[in-house]
Amino acid sequence: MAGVAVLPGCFDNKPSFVSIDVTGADYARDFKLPDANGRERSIGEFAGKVVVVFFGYTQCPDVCPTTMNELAEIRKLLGKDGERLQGIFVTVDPQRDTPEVLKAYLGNFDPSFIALRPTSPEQLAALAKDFKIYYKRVEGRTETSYTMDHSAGSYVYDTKGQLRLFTRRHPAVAQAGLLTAENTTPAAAPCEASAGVCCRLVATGLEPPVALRGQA
Ligand SMILES: [Cu+2]
Repeated sequence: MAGVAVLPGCFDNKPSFVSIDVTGADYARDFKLPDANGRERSIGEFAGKVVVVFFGYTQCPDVCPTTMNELAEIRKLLGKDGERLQGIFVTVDPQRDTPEVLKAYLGNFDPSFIALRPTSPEQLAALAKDFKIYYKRVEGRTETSYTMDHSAGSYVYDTKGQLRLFTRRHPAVAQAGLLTAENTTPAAAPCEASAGVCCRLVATGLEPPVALRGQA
């Protein structure tokens, strides 16, 4: 199944993903979860968009804010194409991450991002199993100061709602940019803005991303 692509140099003509190609995997295919407004969402409704699904919690000190920040950044860098990028944050800490908390949190990064919140420990457990996501509560000094260990990866779905990539931490998001830029000419990619991101965005103008060609 999966092959791990290598990061190309900035002037390398061959774009590739710094991700695991999970096309055709029999897990993480879909979800049915309420958003912060209580509306049930699933992958099918995002047709035409590249969807990045990240699992985390709002009190996370590092990985979560870094990832959300970068995803927001990518969306900006993509300009008009950014509208085709949908960020989704699934909380693994529904106890503290109430709908209000989630709304405020994502609003800080990009108001277009959607938060999903499992409504019971059972729903969270089932979801984690289906998405092969790890999470574990680590007790703190007080009842509410616990932290959550969790997988730091994102699933990326193509514009037809098919699962395509699993990416870890920061490259995660750049990959989404690459998918979104499919069939566009990012000639004016804002290279000066962010080195790593820029490489991949620029690369997409040269030929279709590797993982989008389909593998026999
Ligand atoms: Cu986190």
